[in-house]
Amino acid sequence: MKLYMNPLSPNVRRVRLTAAVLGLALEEKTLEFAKGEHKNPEYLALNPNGAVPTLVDGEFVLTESRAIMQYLASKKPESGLLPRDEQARADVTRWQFWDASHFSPQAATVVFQRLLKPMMGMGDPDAAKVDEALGNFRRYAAVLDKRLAGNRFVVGDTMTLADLTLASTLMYAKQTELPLADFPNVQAWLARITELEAWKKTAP
Ligand SMILES: N[C@@H](CCC(=O)N[C@@H](CS)C(=O)NCC(=O)O)C(=O)O
Repeated sequence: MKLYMNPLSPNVRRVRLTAAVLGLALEEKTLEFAKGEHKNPEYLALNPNGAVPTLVDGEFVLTESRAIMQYLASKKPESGLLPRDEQARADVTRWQFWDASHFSPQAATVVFQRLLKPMMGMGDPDAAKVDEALGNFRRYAAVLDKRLAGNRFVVGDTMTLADLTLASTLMYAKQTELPLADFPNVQAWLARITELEAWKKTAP
C-alpha cells in the first residue's frame, strides 16, 4: 500500500500512527508542499482536494485520514483498534466524526495562526481568530476531559482508533500552547499515548 503524505500533517500522523501500531508497512511518498506537489494534475487525479493523506491499495484509492485508519484497522481485526462489537465500533466512529467536526478544526486554526504563519513568513497570528479557536477548543476539550474521567482510553478498556485520532489532533499542543493543563484527564491520557513506540516512530 502506498501513502501520499507529508510528515508534518496531523491528518497524516493519525494514519502513520495507525499503521505503526498495526505493524503494517506502507510505502510512503512525501509530497513537498513548498513545491506544490500536492496540487499537480497527477496527484489531483487521486485526491481532488489536493490534500494529504491519500492511500492507494492496488486499484483502490482512499482519501480522508479517518476513513484510511478504518481501512487499515480492518486488515487486522484482531488488533481491536476498530472493535468487532457493533456498539463499540460505532462509538469509535462517533469520536472520529466528533474530532473531524468539532475538535480538530480548533487545533488546526491555532496551528495555522501560531505555527505555520510565522514559519511561512505570512505575518503575525490573528489574535481574534486565535481567541475564537481557543474558546471553542476549551469547550470541546471539556467534553473529552469528562469522557476520560476514570477511563484510560476514549472507548472501552483498550486503545482504539478513537485514541489515535484524537491524540494526533493534539500533536502540536506544546508548540502552540494549547491550554491542556486545564484538562488533567486529557493531559494524562495524551501522555500515555505519546509514550507509545509508534508515536515516537511517527514524529516528523
Ligand atoms: N479531512 C482531510 C483533511 C486533509 C487535509 O486538510 N490535509 C492538509 C494537511 S494537514 C493538507 O493537505 N492541506 C493542503 C491543502 O489543503 O492545500 C483528512 O482528514 O484527510
